[in-house]
Amino acid sequence: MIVDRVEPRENYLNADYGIKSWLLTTDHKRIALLYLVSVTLFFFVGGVFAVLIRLELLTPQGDLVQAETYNKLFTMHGVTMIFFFLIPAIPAVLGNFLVPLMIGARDLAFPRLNLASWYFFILGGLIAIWAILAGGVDTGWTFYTPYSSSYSTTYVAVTILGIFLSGFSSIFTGLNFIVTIHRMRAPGLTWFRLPLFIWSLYATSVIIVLGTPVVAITLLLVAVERILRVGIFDPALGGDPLLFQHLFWFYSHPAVYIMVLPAMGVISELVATFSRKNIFGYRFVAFASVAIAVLGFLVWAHHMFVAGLSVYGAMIFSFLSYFVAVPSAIKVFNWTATLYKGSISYQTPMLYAFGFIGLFTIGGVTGLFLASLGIDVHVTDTYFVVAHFHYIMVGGTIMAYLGGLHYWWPKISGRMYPEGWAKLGALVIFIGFNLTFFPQFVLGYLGMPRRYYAYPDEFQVLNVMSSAGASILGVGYLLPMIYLIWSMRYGPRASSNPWPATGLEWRTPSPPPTENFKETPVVTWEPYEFRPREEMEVIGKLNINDESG
Ligand code: HEM
Ligand SMILES: [Cu+2]
Repeated sequence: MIVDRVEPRENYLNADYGIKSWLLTTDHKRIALLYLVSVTLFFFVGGVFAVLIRLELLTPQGDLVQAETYNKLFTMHGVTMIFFFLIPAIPAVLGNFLVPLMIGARDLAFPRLNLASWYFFILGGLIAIWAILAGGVDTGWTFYTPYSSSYSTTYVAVTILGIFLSGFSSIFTGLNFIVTIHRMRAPGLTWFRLPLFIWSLYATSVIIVLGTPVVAITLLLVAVERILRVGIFDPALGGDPLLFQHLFWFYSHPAVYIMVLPAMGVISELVATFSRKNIFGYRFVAFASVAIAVLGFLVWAHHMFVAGLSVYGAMIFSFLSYFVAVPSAIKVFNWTATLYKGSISYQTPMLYAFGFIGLFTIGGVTGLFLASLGIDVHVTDTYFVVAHFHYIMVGGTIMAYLGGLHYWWPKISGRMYPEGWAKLGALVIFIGFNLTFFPQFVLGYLGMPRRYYAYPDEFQVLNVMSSAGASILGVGYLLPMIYLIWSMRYGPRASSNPWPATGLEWRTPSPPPTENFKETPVVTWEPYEFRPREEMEVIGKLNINDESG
């Protein structure tokens, strides 16, 4: 076995010391870590609300909190999880860290804009948290009018300001990625040699840049109506509440793809590396990302089937919703075809990838149920919908985020995480997740409405299962937080390419130096060109957990 000796050397982590060097950094890798810390914090805040929700629903009577408090709990859970965790998690943490490394660039195109983006995010997040501490919001994360614009007495305008600012953060990051991917690819790195994660971030950035301004302005209008009493959405003032829903979902349906496309990109990387094969139908998978980005803008009104669409309107949106499922299905089929006859190794990131594929498929198929008018009318605003979107967002996006975090952890931290603990964590999360959310499909099918703080006795057993699952899930999420922090100090040192994978990010030391590459790499190979396993064994590159250093 060849052991690369790792001499103490300068890297992006030890290049400079002190809080100030972090808060004023323009290094994309350090900014990624700033995001990592901040989204973890928000995940924690959102998680606390989730625990309280599940505690309240442990019993049929509303005996833990009042109805008003409950409304605030699910609203604040949704707001923090969606706007301050799910949307930024993969693009801002993994994307920021990896885009320049994967395309062989020194940094993003606009490093200072990148830092500004983090400040907007933090400012928005702190304002939202301030709104929570001041008394909270109770409108639901969708802010439906006229309740949000005229009737709610809670901190709606402040929360909206927080979301508005974090929207700028998204837009800056999206612009930065688009320009960087166009302009800064290493020589030889043609579009069809790009890693699929880059393709997915590119498509995501397009959605962000086109969609985010719409929601930002919509929410701003709610604040304007609230504060100035100008009639926009409130019929009592001469406005139109359906207009709000159209504008809101015109962003927020595509926003589900802001959350899930990057996740799909991560999964493509994991599936390729851990089955040691090029992704089957690479170009189809790449174009599927772009197709999703475009088609995602055509289906928003499937959230409004019971809001008063014309029958023909509803039929068209139902049809289009089926249509947008096609590119997602293509990806799932192509990952499966990649696994076929692959040389699969069951490392932790791959376990998360398997989790993603299974859970996302359940989420996607139940999305098709919702897209068919007859079923949707029955299960709208029931726990079926809650189960559906948690399978997509938690079973999908968070699984991919954790899988990606483990996969790139050696690159980020320069250390290996403990494989045994990590496998245990992935298992606990998978079990806890399914126990939490699967019963909710049944509850919704039986007619339990969402957003109620009490329910008839016959729903209790399923709710207890769900609450029990949530506590297991909570433990599951704590495990990686603990052992990843532990590994930063005590983990074995990682070699530059511990998996061994093919991307450019693995051709620079772990952790990388501030400038990423000593000299600009020149790409002469096709994407995911793996050497046969036997060859790797001969040259000693296949010791996944080797303690080099
Ligand atoms: C790709 C990732 C997806 C995510 C993250 C996601 C997320 C969500 C969310 C958050 C809601 C709830 C909205 C609310 O609060 O009322 C929802 C509802 C819905 N989703 Fe998805 N979804 C995804 C995929 C899909 C797909 C592929 C389809 C159909 C092809 C679909 C169809 C629907 C429909 C029709 C509703 C409305 C249910 C109702 O009437 O209340 N979703 N989804
Ligand atoms: Cu939608």
